[in-house]
Amino acid sequence: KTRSSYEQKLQNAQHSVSKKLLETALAKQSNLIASADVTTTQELLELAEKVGPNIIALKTHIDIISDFDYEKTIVPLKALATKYQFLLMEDRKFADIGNTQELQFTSGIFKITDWADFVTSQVIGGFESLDCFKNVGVVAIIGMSSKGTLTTNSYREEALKIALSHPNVIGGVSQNAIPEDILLFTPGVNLADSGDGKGQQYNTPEHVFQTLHTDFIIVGRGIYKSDNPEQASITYKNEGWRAYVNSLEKKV
Ligand code: UP6
Repeated sequence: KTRSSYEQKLQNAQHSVSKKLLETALAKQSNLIASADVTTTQELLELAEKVGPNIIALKTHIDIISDFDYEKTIVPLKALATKYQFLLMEDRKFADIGNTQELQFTSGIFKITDWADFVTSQVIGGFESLDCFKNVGVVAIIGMSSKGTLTTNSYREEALKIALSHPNVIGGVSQNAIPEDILLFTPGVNLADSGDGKGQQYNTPEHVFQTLHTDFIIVGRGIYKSDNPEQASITYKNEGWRAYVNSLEKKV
């Protein structure tokens, strides 16, 4: 079976965030999401400025920013997202009952609901635990990239049932192929390394497009730890797009 193109997926997309992601991918000829796993506001904004033109989304772990301040961190970050036309993906990986997730999403100092275009969530809390993410898109964690993960075949099957049936869900994070009804996001992508000595396992963009028919690659250290993050984002953008085009031609 050959994969669907971004154009085909855009025609079938129901959720406004799926549409925006696919439109941005086509407009920028990019399927790259940069993971900004840096710990200060300055590093976060500098990285966004450098990689902004080449990415479709910036993925944050906002709770690792030591000097977080809504006015100083989020306001300028949103301005950069508008300037360079990328979305904000908060990788919160919610994993609790619906009521608690709702509080974590709307309250505290981060107020994720006010600025994230889409968020990641585990589905371990069941279908209704995702109801609170009304104004954003949810990317469900189906399978993890780390060695020894408990996201076994049977877990992934059950997680997918929730992801495919919940109206707030736009996609899944996985290291395995998933049905094309939702978008596939794949982290654990690096051109130089095969692991990080802490359980992370890496594949190349070519591999994940060819074997998983992924839609979007998520790259952290391959970009922000590189000597030249701007150049690295161009390299991953080009490699990702080339791998996508190749995957349109080849059958799996
Ligand atoms: N991430 C994974 N694997 C998963 C889910 N999420 O690596 O299964 C996230 C990590 C990190 C990023 O939390 O932010 O993707 C990968 O970063 P790296 O490229 O530096 O390894």
